[in-house]
Amino acid sequence: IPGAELFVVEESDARRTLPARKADTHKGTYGHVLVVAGSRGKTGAAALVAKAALRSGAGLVTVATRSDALESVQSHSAEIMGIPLEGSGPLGLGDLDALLAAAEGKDALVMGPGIPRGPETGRLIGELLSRVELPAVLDADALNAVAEDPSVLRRAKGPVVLTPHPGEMARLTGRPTKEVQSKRLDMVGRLAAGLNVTVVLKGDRTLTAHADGRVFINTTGNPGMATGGSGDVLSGVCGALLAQAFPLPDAIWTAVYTHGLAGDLAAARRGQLGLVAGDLIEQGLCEVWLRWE
Ligand code: NPW
Ligand code: AMP
Ligand code: MG
Repeated sequence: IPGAELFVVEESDARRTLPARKADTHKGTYGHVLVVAGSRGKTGAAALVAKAALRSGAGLVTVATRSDALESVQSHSAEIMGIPLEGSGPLGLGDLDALLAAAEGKDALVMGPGIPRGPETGRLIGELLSRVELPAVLDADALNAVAEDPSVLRRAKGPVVLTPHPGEMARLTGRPTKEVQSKRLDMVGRLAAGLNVTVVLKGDRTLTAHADGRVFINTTGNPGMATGGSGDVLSGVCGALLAQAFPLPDAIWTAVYTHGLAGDLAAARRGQLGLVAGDLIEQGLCEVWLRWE
């Protein structure tokens, strides 16, 4: 792509993004993440996002989810706060007011993992982002929801980050997964520039493309991370770093590097076959933060 600039992310780069905490600070200093995720049968997705954000330094984390899923999400971790979204079925325009209220006083939004998706979900996301100024990470079913008309993202007031795996990238671009994988650099750069967003194309050598043409190539991670929920953990780390006001795109390529290193450190303890997404949080992330203190 003309004007594209490539960077290979190294550990010293990621570490530099995250200065030590100052003594005279409190939980309000470190931001409040709103997580819109989960549904009955997929409460784990919301819990993984929230726990990853909590283990990545966010001051507070609140999950907004359908009432029938909230208790189960919160049962995973005492630190998670919750807002019930009344009603049932897929998220749609009827949930807009509740989500606008939930977004008040928050510093970052993560939306998508395990949400109930229907015909209005994409428009809901477009409306929400056009009215709140928060930095927003869209993952999983939020990506599938906007795939029908990704141009809704152009109305967003705050910066938007998309974190597709190759299957989700295929839905977003209308191209086959095989083509996405054979032209990763080209596809990620074009989508970021075309929508004026930051795009993280996940997988071996995850690429983070910023709308200005910079693309950051990740060097951490391993195939042990090909396990359900790994991506949900990444969106939580991204949300936490954005809530802590680390600038874009640094917050995002740093989150990607950290998540991959967490996977490498956890795999060294568990083995690649033994690795599950929760290990990335409880073992991996904590080991990375300790190593960088
Ligand atoms: P194929 O088979 O290659 O053509 P989906 P999901 C492709 C939630 N979760 N390289 C691949 O296509 C998520 O957050 C909940 C190439 C594959 O068949 C979502 O909201 C959990 N292709 C929802 O569930 C834990 C790749 O995409 C297809 C690829 C569904 O998410 C699990 C699968 O993707 C999960 O996180 C790659 N690297 N990666 C919970 N505990 O509650 C994927 N593909 O259809 O988008 O389904 O990713 O499982
Ligand atoms: P998801 O498919 O949304 O659960 O995301 C999977 C996460 O695991 C992404 O962050 C991927 O980059 C990571 N991952 C999966 N497979 C690999 C691999 N073979 N090498 C490195 N990272 C991987
Ligand atoms: Mg995923």
